[in-house]
Amino acid sequence: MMTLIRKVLGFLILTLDRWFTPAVEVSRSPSVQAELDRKTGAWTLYHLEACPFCVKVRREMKRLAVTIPMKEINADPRNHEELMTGGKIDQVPCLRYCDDSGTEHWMYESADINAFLAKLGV
Ligand SMILES: N[C@@H](CCC(=O)N[C@@H](CS)C(=O)NCC(=O)O)C(=O)O
Repeated sequence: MMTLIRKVLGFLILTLDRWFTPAVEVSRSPSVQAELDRKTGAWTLYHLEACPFCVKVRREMKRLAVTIPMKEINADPRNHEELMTGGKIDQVPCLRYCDDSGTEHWMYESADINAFLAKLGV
């Protein structure tokens, strides 16, 4: 029963997300955008397709024109293993990123991830 409810909710979330997909609200010069893409292209967002918190982060990425490679943790057990090995907590969304000194971080909590994304290359 719970599985059915989860599936219906997931379908609704994804449908609403598709219908009300956010517009890109940030415009950068091609060189600044390319530099940002280069940086975030080395990061990973661990997510679940129909998780509302993951949808929230993916929508913010779209709005801010931030592209981050994504790994769906249910799509491949290796993705889930990576999350558990690196982040240590079985929760999505989780952003793996490297700071300017090359140190790797595993950031949880959709609100924290969105606040972090909002500060990137404005
Ligand atoms: N407060 C967290 C909640 C995230 C959350 O509850 N994610 C769920 C998926 S929708 C999760 O990973 N639950 C743990 C699990 O399924 O093992 C956020 O805003 O990111």
